[in-house]
Amino acid sequence: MNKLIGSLTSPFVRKVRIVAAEKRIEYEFIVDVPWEATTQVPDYNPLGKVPVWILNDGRPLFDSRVIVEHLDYISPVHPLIPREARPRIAVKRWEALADGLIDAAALVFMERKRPAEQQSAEWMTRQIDKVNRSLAALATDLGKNDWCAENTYTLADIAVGCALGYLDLRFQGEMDWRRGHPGLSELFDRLMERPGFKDTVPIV
Ligand SMILES: N[C@@H](CCC(=O)N[C@@H](CS)C(=O)NCC(=O)O)C(=O)O
Repeated sequence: MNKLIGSLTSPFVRKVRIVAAEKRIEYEFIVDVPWEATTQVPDYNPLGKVPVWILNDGRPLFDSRVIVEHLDYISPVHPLIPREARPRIAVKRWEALADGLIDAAALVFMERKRPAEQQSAEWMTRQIDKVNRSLAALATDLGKNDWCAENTYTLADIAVGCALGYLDLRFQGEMDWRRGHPGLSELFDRLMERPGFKDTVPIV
């Protein structure tokens, strides 16, 4: 059986779990936190990052964008990435922005874990600016639409939902993205009605 290696808090792992749920693809979930000394992740991904998807023949796939592309391709159930070039690129662009938002937010979270005297306020401000600009761009692009791309639920919505969920996980009460972006707030509420999202709420 396919295996997914990942943690219960990673938004990138969550993206893969939601896509697999939507596509009705079964897998064994192996919980592994890449920051722990006992992690096996570098044996499968030289970058030492999760998610890693292990194919039936043992070959590992990474990163999340490659994995979700693979999952969407192998199961005809509920297509999440359009096949045609233009809408496909549009969906991948949404994903790139959502993933980039997570990268910037994660850098802030990591920086705050360092001893206070080693933290760089300038570096953190730079990353927070990226998060805020990305939120504004996502909100503008969403406008009054129900879904991010193609007027239907796609990988774009899943990626954005995982990014917003990550902000709630790590910056609750601090980054109030809902107040400034009601459209994103409504999108997130709509996404949280789906089993794939409900079943993957991050566990700390
Ligand atoms: N671009 C990668 C990012 C994956 C990533 O940053 N994963 C984090 C967890 S959220 C990780 O494993 N970090 C461990 C490390 O950087 O050593 C993807 O989409 O899979």
